[in-house]
Amino acid sequence: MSDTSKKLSNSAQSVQDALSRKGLALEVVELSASTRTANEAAETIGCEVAQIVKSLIFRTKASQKPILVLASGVNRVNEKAITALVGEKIGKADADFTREVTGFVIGGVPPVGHKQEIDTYIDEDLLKFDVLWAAAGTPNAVFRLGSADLQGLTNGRVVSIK
Ligand code: 5CA
Repeated sequence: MSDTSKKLSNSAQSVQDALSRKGLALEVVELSASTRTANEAAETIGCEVAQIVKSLIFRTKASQKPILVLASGVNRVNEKAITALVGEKIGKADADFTREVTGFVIGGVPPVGHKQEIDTYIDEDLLKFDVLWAAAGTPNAVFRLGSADLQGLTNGRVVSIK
């Protein structure tokens, strides 16, 4: 990895600020290679795809509420499982809705620091790993975190998402 001494972009800095406000010593790094997808992030970082935290925004069909699912990079979200937890049908959010509720573009959506509070579900499979990596505001920015910190950081509910 490289470029860690460069000034962060505004989006990455806002995630860094959100992390710092949580009182954890977590450091956003902006890289020269892409971390836009879980596969690209794992390749760039040199970790397993399963250690990548995908931050996926869904939208409830009736009340149009955002839902954040933090999924392991190797897992596909079962929308029926999330619907059962939320109590309302959900669908995948489009790029505009994702941007509107999080303040970030797809490929850079972080697990914290959104424009509004979003009900959050955490894939239990992420807790199999000690170390995880998540997006930090841009398709080139990530941060490393302990899986033990994920729940406290996001106030999410640990569930099976498969
Ligand atoms: N930076 C990496 C993690 S370090 C990242 O953000 N991965 S991600 O999986 O959370 O974000 C990419 C996801 O965005 C894809 O898995 C896909 O679910 C979603 N996505 C991609 N394109 C679109 C689109 N046009 N509309 C809605 N969702 C999309």
